[in-house]
Amino acid sequence: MTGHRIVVAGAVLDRDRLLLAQRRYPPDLAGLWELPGGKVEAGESPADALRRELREELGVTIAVGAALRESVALTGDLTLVALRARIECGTPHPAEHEALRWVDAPGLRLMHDSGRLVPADNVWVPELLGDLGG
Ligand code: DCP
Repeated sequence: MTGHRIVVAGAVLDRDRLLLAQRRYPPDLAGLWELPGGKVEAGESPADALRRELREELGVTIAVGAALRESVALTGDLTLVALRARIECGTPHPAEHEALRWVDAPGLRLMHDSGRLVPADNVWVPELLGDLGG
């Protein structure tokens, strides 16, 4: 398993809304929207990593909840997982993303159907629509 890394993404939920973040890089993902997150570092749990990444990328403190069911095998020995999260402190601002957007169920469906999500994140849409009451 040498070289195998976990990437953790946050499904940040606030009542009937989900936070999406627009990527700046790499070129094939730039402009597309994702659940924000990043790579788990040595010695971190996925929840630790998500707390660190969302503090760095969005400036918020989060409480981490249950994982989404699906994980995704990315290229380059990366496995992508998602954890639900709620903001405990702060208002999210995009330190590293192009923009942030809160979407409700119809908004998420539209982002999915129009191909504006990063490819890997599409797998979570049905479960997230359930969370959003859609
Ligand atoms: N990724 C994804 N969907 C997400 C989050 C990430 O498909 N919701 C993918 C995009 C990248 C990989 O996971 O291929 C790593 O994500 P990041 O670039 O966001 O992670 P880091 O910022 O930790 O990586 P680095 O510092 O190496 O850029």
